[in-house]
Amino acid sequence: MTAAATTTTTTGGRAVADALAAHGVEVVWGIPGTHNLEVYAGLGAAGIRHLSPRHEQGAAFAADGYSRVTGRVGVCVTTSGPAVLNAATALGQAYSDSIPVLLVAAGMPLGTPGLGNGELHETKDLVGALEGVVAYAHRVTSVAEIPVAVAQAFGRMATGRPRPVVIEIPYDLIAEEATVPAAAAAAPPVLAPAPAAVNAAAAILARAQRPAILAGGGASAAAAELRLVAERLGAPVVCSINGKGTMPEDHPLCIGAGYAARAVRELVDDSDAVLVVGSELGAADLWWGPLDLAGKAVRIDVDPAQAVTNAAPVVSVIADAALALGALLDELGAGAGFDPADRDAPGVARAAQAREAFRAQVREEAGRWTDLLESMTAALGRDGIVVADNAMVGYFGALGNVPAYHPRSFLFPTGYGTLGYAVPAGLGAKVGRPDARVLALSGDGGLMFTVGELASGAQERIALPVVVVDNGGYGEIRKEMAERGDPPLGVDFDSPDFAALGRSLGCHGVRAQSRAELDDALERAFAADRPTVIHVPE
Ligand SMILES: Cc1ncc(C[n+]2csc(CCOP(=O)(O)OP(=O)(O)O)c2C)c(N)n1
Ligand SMILES: [Mg+2]
Repeated sequence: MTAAATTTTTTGGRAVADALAAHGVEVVWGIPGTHNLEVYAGLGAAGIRHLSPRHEQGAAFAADGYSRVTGRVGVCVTTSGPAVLNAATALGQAYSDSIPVLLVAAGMPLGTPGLGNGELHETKDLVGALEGVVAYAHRVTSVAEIPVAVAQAFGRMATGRPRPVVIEIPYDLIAEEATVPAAAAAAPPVLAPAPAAVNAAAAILARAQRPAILAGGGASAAAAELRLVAERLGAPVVCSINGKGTMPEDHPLCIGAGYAARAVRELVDDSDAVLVVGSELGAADLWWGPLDLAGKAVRIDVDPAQAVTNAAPVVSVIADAALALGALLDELGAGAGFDPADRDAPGVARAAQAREAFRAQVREEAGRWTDLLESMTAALGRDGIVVADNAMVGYFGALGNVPAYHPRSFLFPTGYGTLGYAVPAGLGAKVGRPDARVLALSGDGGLMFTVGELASGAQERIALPVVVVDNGGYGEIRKEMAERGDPPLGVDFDSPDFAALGRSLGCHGVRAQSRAELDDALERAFAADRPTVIHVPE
């Protein structure tokens, strides 16, 4: 028997590519530069697929979209300085929504790390700048450190609250040859719940007469356990924006997604115990102020800091959501069993009442997009994926009115609220789930932030309908100015011919307004061999 080699002699650039491959990375998004050429040589040699965005923000958004639909780490690769700062906004979005994205960047050389050397892309303190945005940013100081730095990054992103990481490799190390430990991936530890905490949580929930559940993005790997706990308790379930679909929206106990609706507040007020699973209960989700959960919140969260934020829990279970819900189910014991057809099953009538109020509100808010949202619902079917931008048609429209039946099927730049998310994240999502119908939904303002990524999608022949709802400017901000009684300033502009713009970038492009035109445009777009820009005047 021959022992596996424990060291190998290679360059920094190749060491990083080998370490990514050892962690199962199959695809990266990036833009090469003078400083990271040897990383590119390594990616090619390691057989890692490389996709070419047109801006580094697009690279990190694509990695984010890929990560959200697959549950895997999304990886992007940039050169130093401005390239990293271009990616930083998208990394901030990933941080805010707890998405594991790894950026591997080139940095200033070890040999001349100081200030004012006049190096190409020199930045005063790049790691310091990124340290304020991501989980951590680390600058390696030897080639031999690279495999462990990559392993640490994957360990960090797989354990606890997943958040983006940056590894900076000084560009002299990228080219330098050294003996390095062979890259290896270790199985990440999963945080198991403490039995005493589970017992305490189960006792409160078992006593509750009118329980409810709020499920965030942190529950998305625990859909089956979530449903079983809801059925066992007879608890209506509301999902957060990032949790949308974790409870299938045709389940008799599901209310829908989005905490901002009045019906959610009323449900919480009417409940005597609320189980909050993997949810921040953040202001960006609630919009109209915090929920009153005093004395009734039982929280399951992988992050102990998050478990006490925005609502003090009576009991918290700090653990992986699937393990915690599974343990809770064991502790609660078998109930009477849940029959989805039984309208008298516990919680079903309460849920029906809350759902009716919820749907009436979200339908009214989305009135002007009814044709579009119905057309999207029909075309997406049960397994489609919506990647929405921070546009009104996203949060007032698709969120409440296009049903989701699976977790990881509604992508939205929730906390950070970054415009320009939909197209690059949609492309990344389609790369992660080529089998699924993926649709990008944007406003006219947001589209222009990352419009260059349409060219990238066309080059890669990615079938992505890009629906652009055009209200001639920054509609949300125009509305907020009007609500203050201010005259509009900086919110109105002439739209380009979006269909022609799409065509000039190598996509298909059409204009669609009626239901029939929308249905036809979407069917063609899903069957196409490239993105299709569908310009929808409002
Ligand atoms: C990067 C970034 N800059 C500015 C904003 C502030 N902002 C929030 S909504 C909005 C208008 C978006 O316009 P559009 O994409 O056309 O969507 P609409 O509001 O018209 O539906 C702006 C400018 C933001 N969210 N993100
Ligand atoms: Mg607009």
